[in-house]
Amino acid sequence: MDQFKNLMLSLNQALEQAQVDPQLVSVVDSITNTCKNIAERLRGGALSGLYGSAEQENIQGEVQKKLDVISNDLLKQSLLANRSVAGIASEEEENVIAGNAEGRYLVTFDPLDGSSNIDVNVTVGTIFSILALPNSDPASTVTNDTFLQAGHKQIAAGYVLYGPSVILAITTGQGVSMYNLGADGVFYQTEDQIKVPEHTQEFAINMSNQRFWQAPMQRYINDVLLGEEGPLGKRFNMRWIASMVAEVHRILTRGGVFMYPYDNRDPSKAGKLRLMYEGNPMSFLIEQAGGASSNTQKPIMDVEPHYIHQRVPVILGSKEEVERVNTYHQSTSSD
Ligand code: AHM
Ligand code: MG
Repeated sequence: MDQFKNLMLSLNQALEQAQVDPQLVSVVDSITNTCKNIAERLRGGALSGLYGSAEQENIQGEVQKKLDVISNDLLKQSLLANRSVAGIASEEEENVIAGNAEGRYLVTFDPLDGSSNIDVNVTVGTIFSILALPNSDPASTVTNDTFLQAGHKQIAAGYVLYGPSVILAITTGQGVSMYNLGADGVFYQTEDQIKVPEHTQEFAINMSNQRFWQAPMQRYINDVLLGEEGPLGKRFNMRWIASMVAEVHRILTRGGVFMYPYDNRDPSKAGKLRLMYEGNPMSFLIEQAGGASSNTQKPIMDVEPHYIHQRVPVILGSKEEVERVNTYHQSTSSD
């Protein structure tokens, strides 16, 4: 095993080989080191006394779990202490926080996504997206607007999945690689240049929301459920973990299509998931792995953000299926 490990690249070695800017490497390092700490606390479970609600609501009116609060504080602390970080934005913070004057990078993150799964010991994850500080903005004037850049401007993105093993998936725009956290606390590369299969027979959607979807989505899922007897001519399997990191990880591993579409439960919200720290980083990973992502009208990374906590309908995964969902929406644009 030790011999095997010696053949594997550590995260830092791989980023160095790819000639990633050392300042960016240091930002990734701050994130992944903090994620090791989060993984440690999750492993302790109830023994760490961390289950249950922190009895605080975040700015979106959701009750925060204790570990959401702790993970947010840990990431905030380590990123703001990093001289390369010009500012941060978190799912758990109403406003962005300015970082260091000499910093050149902005980081958005969801500290613990899928947190409804913590108490039932199911996979959760940390999602991050790294943007460059626009030249015109000295770090001292970092505001919410500084962050409002479309997803195609991301410099790097990834997630750390806390499951049976701790896995990092990351892209710096040169494909997607995966790393496993070793017992020695080092992330070792296990996969490089990951490819999402173009075709799939597996979909992921929360079916309990079916009656709230728009007509094109209703029609698409009805056709999927008709299997080999319907217009799609193939039988589909379904998965729903309610943890986007686990869902995207499965799609990067074996393909599939993930959907959290617009629904009319709250017409003021464009969907459940957030563009800047869920939709964009996951779309960057999926597209870098040859898959596709869409809000049903255009690629998610082309959506212009107007608000740091903006929501977006998310369809992502195997190209053929994402394009099919788009087609259902285009051919019925009057719906
Ligand atoms: P969160 O950021 O509050 O954890 O919400 C995001 C999560 C995603 O991980 C997951 O895809 C989705 O919410 C599940 O939602 P639902 O419980 O409606 O199925
Ligand atoms: Mg989330």
